[in-house]
Amino acid sequence: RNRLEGPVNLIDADYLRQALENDVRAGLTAAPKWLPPKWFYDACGSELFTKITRLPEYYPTRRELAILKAHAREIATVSGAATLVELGSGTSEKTELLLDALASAGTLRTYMPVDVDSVTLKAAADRLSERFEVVGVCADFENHLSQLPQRPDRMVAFLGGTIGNLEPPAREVFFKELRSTLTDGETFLLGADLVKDTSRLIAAYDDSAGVTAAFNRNVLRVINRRLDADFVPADFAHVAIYDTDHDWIEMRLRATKDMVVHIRALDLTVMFAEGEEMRTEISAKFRRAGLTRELAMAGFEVERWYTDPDGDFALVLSRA
Ligand code: AVJ
Repeated sequence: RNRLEGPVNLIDADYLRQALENDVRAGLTAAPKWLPPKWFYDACGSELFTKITRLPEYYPTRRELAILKAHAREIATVSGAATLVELGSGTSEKTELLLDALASAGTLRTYMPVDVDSVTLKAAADRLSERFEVVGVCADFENHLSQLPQRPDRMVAFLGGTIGNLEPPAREVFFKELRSTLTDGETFLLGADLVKDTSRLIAAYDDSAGVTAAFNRNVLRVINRRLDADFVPADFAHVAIYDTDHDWIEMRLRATKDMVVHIRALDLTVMFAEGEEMRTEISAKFRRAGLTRELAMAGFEVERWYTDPDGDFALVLSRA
């Protein structure tokens, strides 16, 4: 058994509570209403997301895995990393391919998974510490980048297309902050979903088994439990649309009737009109030229651009 440090916790209960309260108050008092996707991921939400990754319609996970299978060795050699930092690591399933490749290349010393969900993080850290030195960090990748424990020769991996959850201005800030925490020569491995046929995109976010709908409604359960609210999740319909102007999927919850919701912990009462839609997630889809330009603007030079044979998904290896 290797050493398992931590998990290091950059998210104390107060921080989480404050962030949730701020987000919910800001989002539910805005017009139109919105909620950030971060709060999907309690233990139940993480489990639902894992189910999503196995749906026939949800191609990104399988495509990214295929790319990793084909190119993990080369990625390991090009990066030469001693430390693999993974942002939004979740179950760390796909990461094993990278860890094995880095271990075979002889450079790997430490795996540092970073996730907001401490339960999922701990399970992954425990499992992988059988084979690798693991330093788990419970943190919010948008706010704690500069506070991650220092380790030498890093590759930062941000897989799964989670970058698509950030709107362009937040994405720019994220890339720049990440660049400023890295030393020249360190690497960044980014998983990005690519623009494709709209019907396939919509199917991926509105599956026939209704798992994505349950995942979407789960954010209401999280708010009910954590903020003593009385949302009736079944009274909201799951909506997934593709916005061709922005190249992003939007998930929404549509009120199926007039409702009055109390968020007691915030002393907040919110009205929904029948048909009103509340945005719960964007999932941006990328094109090669645009993403390469965004990375360059932040100080990353793209060294490898890998896709699956169908061109559905990209893994982008760039250097600071
Ligand atoms: C975890 C953000 C990559 O945007 O595809 C899946 C989340 N939402 N189905 C995505 C998600 C609905 C997923 N990411």
